[in-house]
Order: sequence, then structure tokens, then C-alpha cells
Amino acid sequence: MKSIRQCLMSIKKAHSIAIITHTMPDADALASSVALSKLIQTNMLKKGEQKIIDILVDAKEINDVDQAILHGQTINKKHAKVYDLAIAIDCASLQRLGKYAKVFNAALSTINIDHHATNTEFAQNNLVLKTSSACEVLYIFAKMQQLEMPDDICKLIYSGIITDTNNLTQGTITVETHKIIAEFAEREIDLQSIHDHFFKNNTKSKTFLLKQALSTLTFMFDDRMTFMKLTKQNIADCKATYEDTYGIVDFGINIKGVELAVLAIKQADNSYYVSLRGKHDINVAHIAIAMNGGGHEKIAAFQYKGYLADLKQKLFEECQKELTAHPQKDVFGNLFTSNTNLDDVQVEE
Ligand SMILES: [Mn+2]
Repeated sequence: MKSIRQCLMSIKKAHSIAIITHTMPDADALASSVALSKLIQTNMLKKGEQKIIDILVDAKEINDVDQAILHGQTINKKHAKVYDLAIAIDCASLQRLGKYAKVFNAALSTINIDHHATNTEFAQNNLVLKTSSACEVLYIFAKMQQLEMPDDICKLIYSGIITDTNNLTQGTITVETHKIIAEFAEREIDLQSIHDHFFKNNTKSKTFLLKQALSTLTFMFDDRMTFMKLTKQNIADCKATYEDTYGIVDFGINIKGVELAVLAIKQADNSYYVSLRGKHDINVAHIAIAMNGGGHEKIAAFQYKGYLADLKQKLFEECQKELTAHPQKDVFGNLFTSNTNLDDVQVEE
């Protein structure tokens, strides 16, 4: 609690604030950045006070769906040489800030607001809570400090929650997460439109990219794992953006019996960005960490510099370890019965 109050104090004190989110930003990264900027503007300015609040994000491209989050915002315009305060949001490590890590390091004080279990607590003040999204951390922060949250901020927070949990199907979803959504529903905020915006709005390009990825899909380890790959060229051919690759790996994990899904994307510099998804008892963070990456139990990623053959060899070894440690699970057998342990069920002979 001490750190939450300290965060508020240093935000109030600062005349210039840089809000920095991670490279290749997703909806949660952008929504939490904008929501934080608006929270400060709505709640933390003294009468007549003007603060510099700059949103910085090391992004080459942002797709149209996520771009909508930035509507009315100017990003990547620096209005201070050295900021009084830099706030990293949705970043598990300093590295994730990309080229803006320098700005973060130069700032007079620093805050790290995040929800990743692998967060390295790299700031002076670290507000890291294991929740659904950076947006949910922000909501908790705002509630604890009794900050005003107008509808536009709630919409941003809802956006971060539903996208980082893939429509409330994965990640850290708690009673609190549901309560936040219930509160927004009670306020009659138009949640359906936001939902449709993120989940029923795939572009033709993204769909073609998905088709490409699926054409490379292979099953491994007794069909418990899927592997897909994409290249920068595939993305260009489909006139898609890098962000369009997001969510493709889920088509692997959504298959019956598959408990581990991998998507490897070859980048322009020949390095690979590898997305991992887990199901049941599989913890993909173990695999990501072994490969010098990070993330959550069911969603993780890492970068790899080297040949695909070497990547595959190392990665598949780690995957096999994780799969062997957790035998295949059939969770559907007793899904709709109240008996959680089938051994307890009396069978008449
Ligand atoms: Mn996030």
C-alpha cells in the first residue's frame, strides 16, 4: 500500500511525465497508457496547473483496431529533455521499453505499473499486481485512491481486460476482474461495442495471414503440441501488420487435446519472435524463461537470434520436458458433474 501512495505522490509532484509502454504494443499496453494519462489529467492537476504528459511507445506499426485506442492522442512527441517522472506500464522488464528505455533511465524518478508475474521490478516504485491486465492494475490503483473514472477511462480499462485475457478465456481472471466488469455494466457503459470492436473486426489481411500460418501447422508429441511459423515476407504478402500475428497462436491451442502451442515469427533481422500458449497443467512461462523470455503461465514469449533448426532443437527439448512433467489431462470427463473426483462416484455392479 505504501508504494501506491508513493506513486500518487510522485505523479502529483511531477511537472513532466513520460508514460512508456512496451515495444510492439498490444491493446492493453495502449489502453493502459491512455487511461493513465487521462486519470492524471482528470484527477491529479491542481487548479490551473498544466503538466507535460507524453505517451511514448516504440512501435513501427499499430493496426487499425488498436489505433482506435489512440484516437485524439498524440504519441511519441517529447516535450521534455529529461522528465521529472517516467512511468513504465505493461512492461515486465526495462528491455521491453525498447528505444525509450533511455528516457526511462534518465528520468528523475520512476514508476513501474505492471501485471506480469515475471516483472523484474526495475523502477524506484514498483506497482506490480498479478491481475488480468495493466488496465486492471490501473483500476485498482484508481479505486484505492478514490480517483474519478469517467466513462472513457472505463472503456479503456475494459478494453485492456478483455484483450489481455483473450475475451476472458485465459490469464489471471479473478473475482475482482468480474466485479470491475459488473461495475461497468451497472454504469451502463456500452461494453458490447468495445467487445465487437476487438473480437469481430478482423481485417481481410489478418485473415489471409491466419490462412498462411495454418498452412504451416504441424502436430508434435502425440498431438499434444502444435507448431506454426510465419515470416516477415508472409506478413508483407498478406498486406498485414506485425500486430496481425497476435492471436494466431490461439488457433493452435484451441484444438482438442493440444496443451501447448507455438508460433515462431521470423523478423527482418532474421531473429525469431516466438509466442507460446499453454492449456491445462502446462506452464509455458517455464519454457519461455528457459529460452530467455518471460510471460505468464498460459501465455509467454521469447526472442531468439539464430537458425530455425537450432531454435527448434532447443525449444522442442524444453517443450518435451514440460509435457513430460505434466501428463495429458482430460478435463472434460466430469466437467458438468458436481463430483470433482470421479473415484468418489459409486458404480453399481
Ligand atoms: Mn498486458
